[in-house]
Amino acid sequence: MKTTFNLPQKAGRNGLGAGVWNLGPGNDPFGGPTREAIPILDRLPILAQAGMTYYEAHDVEIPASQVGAARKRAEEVGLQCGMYTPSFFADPIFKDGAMTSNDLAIRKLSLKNALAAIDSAAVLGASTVVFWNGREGFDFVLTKNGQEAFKRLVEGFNLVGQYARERHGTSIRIALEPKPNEPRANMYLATVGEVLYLISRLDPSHQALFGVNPETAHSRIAGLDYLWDVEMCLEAGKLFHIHLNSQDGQRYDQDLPFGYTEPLKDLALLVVLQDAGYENILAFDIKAPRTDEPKHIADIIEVSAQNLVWLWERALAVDRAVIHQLREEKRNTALAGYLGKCLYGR
Ligand code: 3MF
Ligand code: MG
Repeated sequence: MKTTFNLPQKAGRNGLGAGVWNLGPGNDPFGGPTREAIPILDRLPILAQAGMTYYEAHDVEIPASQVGAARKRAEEVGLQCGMYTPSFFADPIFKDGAMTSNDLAIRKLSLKNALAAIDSAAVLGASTVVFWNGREGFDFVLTKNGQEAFKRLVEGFNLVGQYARERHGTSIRIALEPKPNEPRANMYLATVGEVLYLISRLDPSHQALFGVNPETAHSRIAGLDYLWDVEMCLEAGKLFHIHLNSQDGQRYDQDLPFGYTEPLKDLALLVVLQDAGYENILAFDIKAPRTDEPKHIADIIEVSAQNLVWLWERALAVDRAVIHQLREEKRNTALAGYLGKCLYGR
């Protein structure tokens, strides 16, 4: 029997989400698939069975022509679309970027795809459209003019914002997802700070529609602290969505189960989200490992969700007065120790 994971006492939406791409066939840059690819719509019941409330998808996974069928299938299995996103990275046409491509025709195509994704999101009932920086960036210096590229991002997102507002009011919000590298050697919008700066440069009448989707692994790949990235978004009122996972050190993107590598920091993250009254969706961006058998493909979803719920409960039990007191007493190490005590349930 299916149990849906929920976060007790969470403000706003308290179910969890995951991407349909999380249940891939197990390919990596050095080897092909180890499992047969599951048709995208057949991944919806698997996500539901694994206890998810929301699913997320790219336009290449659920194209406009499939949106009606996806909506129906999701309803049948009790899932809602939490987030929809245009892929500016899978199609070879975007090999040197989309909005920042030097080729005007490709920039126009990316805008067209972006607007179509906004409309598809509305039909699917998703309130958030994410733009991951994907292939926006460069492998070789001087192949793009950085200042021009930044202006193209400003212009592109201004047009996306204008369209979203005219067509859908404030029902669709846009969250930009930073990543410092991979697939490009250097990516524009590498960090949360860069995304917030970009938003500050948008037409003021569109700015309210734009926020951030920080991802745990992306901050860690950049060598940055994820919690501070999230706190910066909260301070700016721009924490629109969250991608949770784990990352084993500062290297290639691993999309490991949430709660696996740095549970103490994850606990601290949840304390901050609880205290901020974060209302939006917590979603996983994880990758079923190529070593997992087809019948266990959803293990990574369930392990992440279980870790999250356990850590969330531990975070609820953290005595904020103790944190406050240890801060007052300037006992930073003791504060770390107190978090350990809470984590280990002692
Ligand atoms: C890559 C990512 C992406 C984005 C996705 C949503 C494929 O590191 O994190 O996942 O999350 O494209 O926009
Ligand atoms: Mg992500």
